Amino acid sequence: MTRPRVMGIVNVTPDSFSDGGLYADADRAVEHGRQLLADGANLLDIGGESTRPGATRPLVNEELDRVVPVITRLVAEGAVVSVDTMRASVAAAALEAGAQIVNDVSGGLADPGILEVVAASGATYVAMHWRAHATTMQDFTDYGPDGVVECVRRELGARLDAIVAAGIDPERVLLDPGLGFAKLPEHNWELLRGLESLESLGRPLLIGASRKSFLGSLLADGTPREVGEREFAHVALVALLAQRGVDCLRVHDVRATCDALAVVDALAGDGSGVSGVGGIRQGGVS
Ligand code: PMM
Repeated sequence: MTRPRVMGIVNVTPDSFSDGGLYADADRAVEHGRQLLADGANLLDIGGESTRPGATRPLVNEELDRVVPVITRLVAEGAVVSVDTMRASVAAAALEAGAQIVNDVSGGLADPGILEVVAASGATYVAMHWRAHATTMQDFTDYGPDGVVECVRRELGARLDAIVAAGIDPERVLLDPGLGFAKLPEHNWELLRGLESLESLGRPLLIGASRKSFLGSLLADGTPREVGEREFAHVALVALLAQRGVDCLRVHDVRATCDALAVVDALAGDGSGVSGVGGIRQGGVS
């Protein structure tokens, strides 16, 4: 059975929407990473830049100082690490420190040099659908008559072409629709309903829905459900995405996610109920 890989989130940031400030200190971030691994995470995604709507970017040195020490320590303990960055220099330093995956929410648009860094290293690359930095991204939610699924498929397809042209082995690329990035709540649901269209690009999918505001909107009772109270809905989504054969789930609550995956496994019995293609698994990251 191919169950989705669980990517536990370690945001070494003072300002992420979901956990800003909790793990901004290196010791706390490492401790959190250890806990996520103990809870069943297959890999850790370590990031030093918040991408919440309206967030301002850290300086390059700030981002480096946040992520590199944490990556170094967790890699030394045997963790498989992904760096969540849009910057070529940060990706290079993270790979040097032992990261094996570059998770670029801009899919190479923010800093095209990142593609050469990844190509030269042979690392796995996650390319997310992205239109603009956090300060303005919610000004770019117009998907015209074609609609969000077709636009995201086309725009991600163009990124995949650029990624391959830069010398990255397509077998090492995962694609991500970028839930919450230049998307209105309904866009996220349309994308989740339309995953087949994105799969037609021929690459495995990574999905990051954990704690996002579209879940808060879904569960709103006059006001959106608070960030910390969206996990039951997220777990339901996780189970359904696992059945859809999604390759990797980027989540905050690893324990709840793994519980949901255990249920999916049990129901699938011999695994025939779960499909899916390589991706992080195929990329050699165990
Ligand atoms: N979301 C966030 C950050 N990085 N990376 C990928 N590949 N996909 C995502 O959906 C994604 C990401 C923002 O969420 P957070 O602040 O909870 O980490």
